[in-house]
Amino acid sequence: MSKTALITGITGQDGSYLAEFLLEKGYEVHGIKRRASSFNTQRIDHIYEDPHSNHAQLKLHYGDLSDTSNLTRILSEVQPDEVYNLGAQSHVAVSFEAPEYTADVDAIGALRLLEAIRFLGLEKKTRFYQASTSELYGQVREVPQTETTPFHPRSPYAVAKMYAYWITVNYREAYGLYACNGILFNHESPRRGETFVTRKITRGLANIAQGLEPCLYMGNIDSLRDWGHARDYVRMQWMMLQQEAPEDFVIATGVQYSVREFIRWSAAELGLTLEFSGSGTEEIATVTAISGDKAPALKVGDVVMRIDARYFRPAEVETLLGNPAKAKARLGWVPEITAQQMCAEMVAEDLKTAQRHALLKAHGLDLPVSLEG
Ligand code: NDP
Ligand code: GDR
Repeated sequence: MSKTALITGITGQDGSYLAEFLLEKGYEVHGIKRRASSFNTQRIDHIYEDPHSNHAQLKLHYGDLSDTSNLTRILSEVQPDEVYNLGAQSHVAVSFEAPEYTADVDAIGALRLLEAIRFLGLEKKTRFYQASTSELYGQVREVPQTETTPFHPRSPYAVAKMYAYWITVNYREAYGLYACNGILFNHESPRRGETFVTRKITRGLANIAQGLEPCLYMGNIDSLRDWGHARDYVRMQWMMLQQEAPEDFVIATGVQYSVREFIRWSAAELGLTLEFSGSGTEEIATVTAISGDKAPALKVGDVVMRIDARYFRPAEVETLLGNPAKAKARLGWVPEITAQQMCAEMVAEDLKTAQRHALLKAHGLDLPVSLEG
């Protein structure tokens, strides 16, 4: 008998990789997608079969983490062996603009799922994974951060995720649920949302190289992050639910880089050497050398990055560095893709798209390129 999994956030970056991974393992996969005014399934279209076929192993349900009755009904219908709660308003900066919504979805959403499992009497059957985050550490108290490092969240997003973290622990302790937290550090991929910093950089620089955008406008480029690849990280989400007893794990690479370094790497993938000059909000990045033919729209001396104070956050998490020793020792998990390899993959994908747009533009078929940051 194949296992059944339910994924919230299946249309997001992690949800799409996890769905692929579980389908390959022979799971029947159910996902919750939100109703939107336009299609929002681009990341999973390639694995979605015709729902009229009897063999479809991927099934989608309309729903929302803010809707208790909807979640309870879906859980009751699906009776999943595993629930992966990946759905969230996941943008830290946006959480300062929409704190109450973020709390409802990211904090109470997790509670709604846990309560539904209990209400339906699925405690013995259903295992629960909560997408916890390195943002819990916020103002870091220890370097590197481990499963025992104290939390100090620095945004409405992180505070909401802190509730979700503890309610997951609480349902495990109070009701014996198989429920665990993956404390995941930043992970990226070509499917990363366009407004997170890595994708903003790879997509922005590829567009600039092809003459589709004038300049990249950035916030705090001194920020340090421990970046891994989403494909490596979803494997670990599944591994966590296959253990005999539920436990919480830090998932990270153990190496950190600055946003400025990520800009340098991305530029280098396009054959561009950059020089950073000025400081604070006056800092800029100028092209000092060009090799190859990936950036036909640029010449030496062009400014490709400026700072825009609008992207600074009311409270910043300056530095994050995880210690994945427990995951390695207990589960044999190690990340296989380095941050540099991931950056190269992201730039290559974004360059392909930018080149297609540039070609259309050259033939008078201009497609609008969103400049939203
Ligand atoms: P994404 O932002 O790419 O995906 C979020 C998903 O949640 C999307 O499918 C989105 O739907 C869905 N969603 C948003 N609001 C709701 C709602 N109200 N009801 C139901 N679904 C909703 O995030 P990632 O894939 O990057 O991250 C997955 C999870 O892991 C998130 O919970 C995130 O907070 C957490 N996390 C991520 C890390 C990372 O570095 N990527 C690190 C640590 C934790 P739609 O497509 O319609 O917007
Ligand atoms: P983060 O990711 O906040 O760590 O949350 P993000 O990529 O948004 O920011 C990383 C760092 O880069 C700095 N930064 C900018 N960020 C954005 N988005 N845009 C900019 O222009 C910019 N300039 C500098 C930020 O200030 C920050 O320091 C991500 C999300 O996936 C969360 O859901 C997840 O929980 C954490 O990672 C771990």
